[in-house]
Amino acid sequence: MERTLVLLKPDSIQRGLMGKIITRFEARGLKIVGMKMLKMGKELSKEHYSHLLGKPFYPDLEKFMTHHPIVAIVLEGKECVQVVRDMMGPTNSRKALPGTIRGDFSMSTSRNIIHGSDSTETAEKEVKRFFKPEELHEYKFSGSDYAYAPDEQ
Ligand code: DAT
Ligand code: MG
Repeated sequence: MERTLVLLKPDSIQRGLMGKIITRFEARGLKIVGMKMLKMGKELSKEHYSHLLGKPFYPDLEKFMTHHPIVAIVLEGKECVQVVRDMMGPTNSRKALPGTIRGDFSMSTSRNIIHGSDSTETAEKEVKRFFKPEELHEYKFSGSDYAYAPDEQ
């Protein structure tokens, strides 16, 4: 089953939105296989946002992401990388449709509440970047029995 990495960014924690966001993933039928609060170091930020090093907004992004705690979550489900990206909405929250997480909770590009892996290849790397194997849990999730038809599982 596919896995993806979600980060609840500092703004979602400071604004008291963690529960609301996690509830959406649970309600969608996604399985949570890892979850923890942590503070991102500068090295981890540089690795995670390597595609943005050199952009004029990178210093602000690094400061924002490393000065406050974040929550890292690994979700599991069929095609969950794309499902979660669709649930998030686009990077610029003002372009995000109502019903998406960014479209319901954010007005900003840089303070946009949530990170989600952008491809299955990225997801594999990002899950390993944030979680040790022993922090990921294999367990029977009864929700999956109802979220999918037997031939979809
Ligand atoms: P996404 O988070 O939608 O995958 P991304 O990987 O391109 O987007 O960028 C990572 C984060 O960097 C993004 O969530 C917020 C910040 N960012 C991206 N483009 C930005 C911009 N033009 N101005 C300010 N911050 C930006
Ligand atoms: Mg991205």
